[in-house]
Amino acid sequence: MKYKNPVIKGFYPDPSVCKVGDTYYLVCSSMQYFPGVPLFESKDLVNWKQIGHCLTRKSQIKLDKSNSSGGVFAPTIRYNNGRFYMTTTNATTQQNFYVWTDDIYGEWSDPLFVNQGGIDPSLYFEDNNTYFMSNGEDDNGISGIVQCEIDIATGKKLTSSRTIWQGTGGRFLEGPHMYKINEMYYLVAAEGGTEFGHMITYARGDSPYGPFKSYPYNPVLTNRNLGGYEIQGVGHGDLVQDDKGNWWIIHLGFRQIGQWLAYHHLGREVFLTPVFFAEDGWFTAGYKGTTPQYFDIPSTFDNFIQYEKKCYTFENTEWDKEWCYIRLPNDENYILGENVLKLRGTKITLDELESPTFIGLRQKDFKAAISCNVSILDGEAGITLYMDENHHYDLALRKCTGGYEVIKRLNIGDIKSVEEQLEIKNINNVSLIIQADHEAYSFFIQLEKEKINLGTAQTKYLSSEIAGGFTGVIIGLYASNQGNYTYACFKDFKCNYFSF
Ligand code: 6LW
Repeated sequence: MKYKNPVIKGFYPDPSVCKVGDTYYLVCSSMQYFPGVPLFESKDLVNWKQIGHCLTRKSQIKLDKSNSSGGVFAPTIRYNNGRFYMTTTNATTQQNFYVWTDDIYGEWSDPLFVNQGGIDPSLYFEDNNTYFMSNGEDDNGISGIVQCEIDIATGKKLTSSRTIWQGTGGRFLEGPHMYKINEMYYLVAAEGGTEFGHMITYARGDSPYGPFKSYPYNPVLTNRNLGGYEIQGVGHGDLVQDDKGNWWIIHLGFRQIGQWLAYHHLGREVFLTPVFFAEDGWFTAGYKGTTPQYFDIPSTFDNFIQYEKKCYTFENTEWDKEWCYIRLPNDENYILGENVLKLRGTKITLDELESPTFIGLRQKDFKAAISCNVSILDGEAGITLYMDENHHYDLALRKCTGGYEVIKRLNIGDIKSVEEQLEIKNINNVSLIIQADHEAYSFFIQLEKEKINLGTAQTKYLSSEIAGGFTGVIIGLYASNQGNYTYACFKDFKCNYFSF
């Protein structure tokens, strides 16, 4: 089969995958955004459809005090005895927990907490035992991949936490997953940090407790030596086997812009790379240990078409699937209609570590045309390209003394400015338009008779390299209001991507 990476575009980091029957299920991190832990399904590992989230109730996840890039870190999804489990860390409260469901399309349980520290928890089931792995420090203060056994019904630890592998010496050993393949136990992890030095390493042993022997040619997968290549940062992955017995690794990576002083602003995305087992039981991955954009290999999934949704509107998306809020929203401020969105702004602006009135979609590709018709009575409402509270570009309508104005605001760290301020007379039919390209966003307003150009802003200031953090740009519709709490009205939202 021939397919193109990434297989899920936009900020969907730290993927984990499991297979039940003929269907693959995938989860990823969501940090400060709510609902938490996006959940996807696929029949071919390439075409993924979001079917919901694991953390949909505010009682399941405390995010109100979460810093940006805090909150929900790398999850793991597993299936055992008819039940799905998803385990993750709330990095802000520093708690590891899991939730479960017997219906993948339904609600998940309340959290069960596990008293083992570190991040990136994972589960491995065998017979009646449940092994719980994370990366951190064990009960003796030794750091590495830490393991204990738990009672899966309660989350209670049944053994002490013990370090079972310390990796190959790369910094930030993380994202451990255990598998039993041909009577051997494999421990796959990430090292190098989730930036340009990222990599996947592994070890194997005769028992789930170790000792584990490192693969002699680690890292088994990394793009760290492909200077200037668009796909970078590959790491943090989870193995899965298809029906023909082929192995794959679903992992994260990002697409960089620029060759020398490269950066990325779309966040970490989901990649698929084939894995090949040799007779001695060690495996290799990808093309000479790297992940290129295309793979063309014989597999279970020949004769399929890689489908990509190119246009996102209110009508063809579901509010509770692709859309997300910043932290825990006050539902009263949102009226989610079929083809109209109403947002009631509050005093909380996008610059704060709280929950501004905001609902957004991940930016999935470099080139896009985003537009929306917006009307207000007072306050401010518009579109934001949001990386975090200190890095966002806003195009909005605002009430001012004597009338209304359109503003383009660029927030870059300590520099916060309204670059353009244009008074308008008739606010009955105003569309805000943003054209996204690799290196710049261009801003326009469409009034009844004219389209006005409000200039550009560089994508790089919203990148992880400038803004920091583990997220990517989200295209948000937002409102804020210092006085009367009226609703702003959004219609005809469109985000069209130009790729392939
Ligand atoms: C996550 C860690 C990582 O917990 O990034 O790429 C962290 N790897 O495993 C945050 O997403």
